[in-house]
Amino acid sequence: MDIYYSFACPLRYLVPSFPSFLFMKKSTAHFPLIPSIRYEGPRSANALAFKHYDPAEVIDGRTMKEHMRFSIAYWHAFRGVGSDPFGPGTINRPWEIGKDAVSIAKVRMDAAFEFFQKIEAPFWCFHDRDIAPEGKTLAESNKNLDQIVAHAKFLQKTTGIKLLWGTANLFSNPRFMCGASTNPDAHVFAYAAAQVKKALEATQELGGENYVFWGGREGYETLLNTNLKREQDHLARFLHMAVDYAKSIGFKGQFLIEPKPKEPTKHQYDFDVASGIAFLRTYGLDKHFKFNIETNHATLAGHTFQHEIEVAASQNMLGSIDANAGDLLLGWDTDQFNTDVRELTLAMISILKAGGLGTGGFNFDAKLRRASIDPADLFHAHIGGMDAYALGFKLARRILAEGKFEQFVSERYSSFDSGYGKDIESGKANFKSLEKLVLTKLGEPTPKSGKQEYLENMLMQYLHG
Ligand code: XUL
Ligand code: CO
Repeated sequence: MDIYYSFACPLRYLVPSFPSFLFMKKSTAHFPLIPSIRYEGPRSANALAFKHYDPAEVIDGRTMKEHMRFSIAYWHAFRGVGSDPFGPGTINRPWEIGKDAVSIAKVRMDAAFEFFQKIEAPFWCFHDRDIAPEGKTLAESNKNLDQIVAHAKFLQKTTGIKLLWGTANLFSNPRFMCGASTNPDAHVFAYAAAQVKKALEATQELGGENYVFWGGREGYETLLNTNLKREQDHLARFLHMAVDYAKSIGFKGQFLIEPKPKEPTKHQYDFDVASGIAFLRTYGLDKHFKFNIETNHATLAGHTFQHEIEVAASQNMLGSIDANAGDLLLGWDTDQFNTDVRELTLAMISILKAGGLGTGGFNFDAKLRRASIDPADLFHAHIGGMDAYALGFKLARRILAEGKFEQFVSERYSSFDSGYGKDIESGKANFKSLEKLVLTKLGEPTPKSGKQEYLENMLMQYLHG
């Protein structure tokens, strides 16, 4: 049965900007039992409604949809099947049928855009191999990608949904088992370069606002077989080539590095934001990159989500967020949806203080649990994630507007605002002048409380009234 029917109505060619789902017969919709998700407020008993994310709510002259810039991760939402190292997939979707891999990919994409619309997400993200099947040769893979990118372009145009970022999958295929740009074999480096060239072109064709590099298998398992310095040099060379190629084709999107300390390799070169900054500066790449910070990667690196945001923001390198959560008891990259409002409020405080994400957004790099097999679960998962972020955003705005924490912090550092403290910051003071000061005037410092419990109670009041 040829199920590629969703956009069969010829009228769509006459009115290309008209939402194409209006042309779909009801029976052809991929989520026929699920309506568009609407905001019904915190007291709603409807599980398929937003409680805190009202896409149309205007705050500071912008809608919540514009503020949050939510994005759906194609690989989890539409390629995730629930498999784990102990068993195969559990999730079967009705749209996964068709006469060949490319036609299946197109119908899958129709289902995805129906979902993006119904969940009120203005953006999506992809890896090249999520959206189009890999062929027997690179030329065949490129041809498949071209067909799917054309389809995605049409769907973007008809729905108004935009591409937050694109990336290349340089980690699944066995050719990348020892890395892509850090592979000891120059042949693999060359292949990866060709693949990223094409992924950049696809991202540009779809108007992607950013392009992401996650380290994939760029790291090592054992130093017995690894030249660490050479591999890092190669990674930097690769990123320079990407920057140069983007410039040559006029790609204006922001490049983002997504740090992760481990998984799949034991040690990954983009360990965390701080090591990422050091790497980018060492190789003269810092002007071209910002960071895509993923919650679960932060916790794997032994940091809080907020810490990673603050470190990036402190260097004006906060780019985008991969919104998810790990399970601290499991301790691996579980990529769960995050409903921890406390964690997200703290993250939002740091994001808002940094002036927001610019061209970035909140991309749900999160997957359903293996037993969550119903199409409705995909909606519940994203509704929860969006509500939690929206609530965190609103709480953070209130906290910042009242300014109590900021006032506390600025008072805590106020001894650096004038006198010898100011001289220390401005570079006027030195060891000799400070020694003289302590010996002749200051004497012993008086300890002052950090008041952590007082502040935590204040935060609790904002969160729980
Ligand atoms: C892997 C991960 C990736 C990147 C994109 O942990 O987060 O999905 O976001 O390659
Ligand atoms: Co990610």
